[in-house]
Amino acid sequence: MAYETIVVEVEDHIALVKLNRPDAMNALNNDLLGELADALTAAQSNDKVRCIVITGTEKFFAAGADIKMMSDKSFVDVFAGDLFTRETGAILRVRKPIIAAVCGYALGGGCELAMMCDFIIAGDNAKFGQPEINLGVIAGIGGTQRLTRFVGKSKAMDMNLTGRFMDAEEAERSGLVSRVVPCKKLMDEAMGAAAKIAEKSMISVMAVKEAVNRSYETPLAEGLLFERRVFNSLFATEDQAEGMSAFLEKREPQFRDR
Ligand code: CO8
Repeated sequence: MAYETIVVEVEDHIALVKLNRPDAMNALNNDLLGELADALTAAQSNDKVRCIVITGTEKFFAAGADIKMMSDKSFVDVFAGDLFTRETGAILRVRKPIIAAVCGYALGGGCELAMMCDFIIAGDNAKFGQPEINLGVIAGIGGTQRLTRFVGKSKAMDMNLTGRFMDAEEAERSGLVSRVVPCKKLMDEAMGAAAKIAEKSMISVMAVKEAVNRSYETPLAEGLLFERRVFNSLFATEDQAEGMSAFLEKREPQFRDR
């Protein structure tokens, strides 16, 4: 399918989605988020795809929601129109893992989009921020909620109240990103991580995603019970038997997603 604001390539079981509005630093509008939601939904139902990587350019991942698009909207427009809710809902419903590969600016909705992914790998020039306060608004798709869970209240308050940017080193130290690599090596690192995931059983991969995400929604005891029950249930799969036999037979497992 041809998209105008993103570019999608599927190769070696990985769907690589490049945000592609360079004139606006990949600012998120209805078109871009709509195409992204469609592409991720298509990747979810494409049996060839086992992992998804979302990226931008070396200078920007996405500089936020499109300020030009939002500037003349009224309360009724954004409330009744439920700005971005359908699109972000579709992104969050994807069960296959999504890696955000971020170089340069990931600001406002761009930072929030990266946080909607399952983990973030950053180039050393990455800059994360929630500068919406400078526009007379606040974050609207996770910048006060997900960021607080990633980096804690103090840093989330600092970033949302002052609008300051966090560099890659601070982002890694604070738990916002899982790895930092030189920007030039970002795509090798992200595609390498995606390739590693693509080798695993999709059943276990989707179970990990569900279980880790569950930790955000439940008290510890409930989360631990959920994890234990998912662990138990994986003993009903052929891939469990294959994975354990392969280890004992000192060979690579041949997972069949069953
Ligand atoms: N929206 C629209 N256009 C943008 C955006 C944006 N967010 N960011 C950059 N651009 C455009 C600029 O207007 C400029 O276009 P032009 O050349 O036509 O003037 C071009 O990109 C390049 O930008 P700059 O000239 O400003 O480049 P600099 O290198 O000087 O600065 C920055 C780069 C620091 C990234 C700067 O552009 C900037 O501060 N951008 C805005 C960042 C921002 O405030 N982001 C938050 C936006 S609000 C938001 O994300 C809310 C999300 C929640 C939505 C909730 C819905 C329910």
